[in-house]
Amino acid sequence: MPDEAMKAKILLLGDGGVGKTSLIRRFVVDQFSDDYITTIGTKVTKKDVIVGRPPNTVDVIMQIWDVLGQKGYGGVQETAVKGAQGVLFVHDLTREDSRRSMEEYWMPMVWRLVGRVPMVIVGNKVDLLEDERVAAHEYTYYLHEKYDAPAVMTSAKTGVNVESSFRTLGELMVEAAGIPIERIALVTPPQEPVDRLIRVADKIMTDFCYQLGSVEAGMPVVKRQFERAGVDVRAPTLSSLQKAIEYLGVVEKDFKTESEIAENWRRRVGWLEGREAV
Ligand code: G3D
Ligand code: MG
Repeated sequence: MPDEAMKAKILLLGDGGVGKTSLIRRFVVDQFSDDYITTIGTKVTKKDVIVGRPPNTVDVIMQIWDVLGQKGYGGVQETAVKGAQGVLFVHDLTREDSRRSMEEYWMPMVWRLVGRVPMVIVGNKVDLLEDERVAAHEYTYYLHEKYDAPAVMTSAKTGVNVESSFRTLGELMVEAAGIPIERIALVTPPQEPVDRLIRVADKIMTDFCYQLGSVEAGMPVVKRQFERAGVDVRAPTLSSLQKAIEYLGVVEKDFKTESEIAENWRRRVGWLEGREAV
């Protein structure tokens, strides 16, 4: 168990097509997909990273914001930037314009809105480089010196340096937060008493989304399966939630192992039957 935990809002910023969504997917679910899905607005994914060495470790609960990179969405982008505690500035190593834009558009935007928060400069798609690899490496080093920030070459496709980029950012944020002096309480404040089965339903929904990697991806599935199971979210019954748990387990066959599914099922039934606190 880590000694400390901190929540951190981190952002991936850079032009459209540089690989932000792919980097997040690689980091969070360790997958790469070739189909280009344009990010609509913003998308938030959660992932815990343990940084530091025992016995001084910190659990950094990253809220990773994928922000659409298309120009003209300044409103969405600026809203997303507010409150950012760390940024991965991403450019495509095969597209000089994306590097310029990172330096001339994205970096100034962040500095204007939230100041000089911890940052890592990411040159993505290193797998596509051949002869230019050495020059790209030198340029990456130059960016590191220029901005006094870690600069790395990554590939969401092969996975190289992806995890370490996020981890490095996590370490910088922990340092910036002044931990261990600063402790961030993770306990939720006392709440109004809520019907136990509502709390269970809520717990199952968030658990499923968490397991899937995101609320945006998970919620539509939850909604469909809860409807099929006949769960009335205002007054869920034991039997309808039982069904919902079964249905969600079936859906998970597409992306979880047998043992993970069994483990999820046990945990959720435990909440439902009151054997585990919700
Ligand atoms: P974005 O979220 O920054 O807009 P995406 O970028 O993650 O959607 O990626 C844009 C395109 O670049 C996608 O390809 C994606 O597969 C590809 N890509 C992302 N990272 C890498 C990488 O490291 N190496 C290679 N070779 N390709 C990458 P398409 O072809 O679908 O446009
Ligand atoms: Mg995207």
